[in-house]
Amino acid sequence: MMNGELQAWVDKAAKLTQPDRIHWCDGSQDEFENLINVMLKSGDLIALNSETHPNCHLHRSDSSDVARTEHLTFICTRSKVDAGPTNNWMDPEDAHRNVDALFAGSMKGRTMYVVPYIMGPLQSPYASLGVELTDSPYVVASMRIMTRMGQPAMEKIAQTGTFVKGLHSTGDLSPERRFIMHFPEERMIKSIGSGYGGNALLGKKCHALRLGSWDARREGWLAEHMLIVGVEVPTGETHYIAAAFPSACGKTNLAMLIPPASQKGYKIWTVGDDIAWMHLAEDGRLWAVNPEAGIFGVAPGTSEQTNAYMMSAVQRDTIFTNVAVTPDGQPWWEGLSKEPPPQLTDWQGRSYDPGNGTAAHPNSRFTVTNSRLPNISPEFEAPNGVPISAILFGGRRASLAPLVFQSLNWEHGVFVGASVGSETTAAATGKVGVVRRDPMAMLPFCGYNMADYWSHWLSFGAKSDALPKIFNVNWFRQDADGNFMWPGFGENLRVLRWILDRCQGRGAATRTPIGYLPTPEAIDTSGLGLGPDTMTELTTIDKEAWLEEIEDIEGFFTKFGERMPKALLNQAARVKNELRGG
Ligand code: OXD
Ligand code: MN
Repeated sequence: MMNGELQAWVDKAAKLTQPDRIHWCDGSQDEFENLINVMLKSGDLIALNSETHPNCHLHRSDSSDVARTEHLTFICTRSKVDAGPTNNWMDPEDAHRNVDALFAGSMKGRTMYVVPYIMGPLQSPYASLGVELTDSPYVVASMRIMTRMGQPAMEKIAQTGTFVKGLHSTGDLSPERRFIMHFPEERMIKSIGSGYGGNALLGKKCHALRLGSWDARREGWLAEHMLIVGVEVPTGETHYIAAAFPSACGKTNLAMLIPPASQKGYKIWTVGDDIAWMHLAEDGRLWAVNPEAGIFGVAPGTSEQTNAYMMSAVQRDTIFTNVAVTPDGQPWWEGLSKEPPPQLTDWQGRSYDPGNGTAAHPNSRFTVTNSRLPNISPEFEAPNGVPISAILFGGRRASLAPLVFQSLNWEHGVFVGASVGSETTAAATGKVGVVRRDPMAMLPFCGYNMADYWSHWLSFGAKSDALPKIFNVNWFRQDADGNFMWPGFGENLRVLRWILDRCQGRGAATRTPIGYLPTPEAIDTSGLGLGPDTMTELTTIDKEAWLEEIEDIEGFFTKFGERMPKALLNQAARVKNELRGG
């Protein structure tokens, strides 16, 4: 049975883009292998060492197409105010006209692949269907890893009729002719001029977050830029945590944390590393599913020491993008080993010369199915997901933000999320290391006016008494000499333990204007060898600096004008007042 709407749309897109061939993807292993062979022949992929890395391939992208391009990403709603002040906006008619001009004939000489996919577990009532039309075999192969792609999706689309339409072409890869356009009112995406994951794998940021957040508001749920982990405690229960950090701030590492030997009886189960869809269930709790089926992770910094589960996963069946390669065909990136191995080839295919910059691109990536993780959660495919006990917000802050604090209540928790600031990273083009406000780590991904998004978050407060507790964490505090004050990685489990204690009404804390801070002894630091004042410093606040921070947040809030929820302005005023001793 064919979905008539799908057929009509494919015909229309083919008329516009004029591909030589149309290939309807079934998602089979044969099809995947054929695609890999096509790319090996065309040079789009390079086979890696089949002994050390069976079935692994390297893709080198165009050197100007290595990250998300936020300035070329648009939300095209009929009314500009619905996109809000933090999104680029274009009138939908103008947007269609502008991109269609670029799509005209863009697939000449190429194959158009019709890629049906499901976001969410196969049997989940929360799953969402999509079809991406693309002329990039790299995108098709990546979508097969990142989503449930192929025949089952096609069958569901034929049955239900509704699906997100995504049209993608690499065009000529020129940033001058690149746009990532979202039409939430039409449930449509048009992306041209980039093959980079966040711009081109339309199921991920475009569908699951930008259109997902739009759908979530209308339907009463939350689509968030969050990892999901289960923390198994020594008594055997597993508690689930969702955490939102900006891109390249360690979501993947936290999702795969390996407890150090000192933390006996704990185990971390990964449900997701980037996106959570959360629904309020009858028990009053928020239940989260991971809409993705794979990981598109940042390679630099990943090693046996920082993320051994990830290292195990990427040992086979993985597509690497823009990493360096050793003479015997093994992938390499900064942080994998202390010293670069001899005779490396860099991410652009040149003999590695430090004078040209890093060997691997700072935003080089691996793409691998979640099922390759040794600690994949047994609940990964659970149709209703997992119940969330705690939500963590956080960012990269060298100063100011303490190691951890708990919000005073839901409304204050929404304020904490809305006030996240973080130093920028290589995941998006632009300057790295400057603090920008990135509410709920959703600044680049919220598909509508963020003020309305916060109102939506606030609306949950009245709906349930069993919502997750909200916390803020900062693994990135530095001392005066620029050294990290907290060891991070596996040791972060010690902070998660305090968080779970707090969720159960335990865990020592002091109430401050910004929230509940752990007492310096509340977090187990035995064996860490921290200096005598480190924990005190990590768990106290500098009132003057916080006053400045709140003023900066208020300045950010004024951008939203009338739509700004009063509750958040009141929270800012309360915190300031209390900081001043009122
Ligand atoms: C990602 C990102 O790739 O946030 O997940 O940029
Ligand atoms: Mn992300």
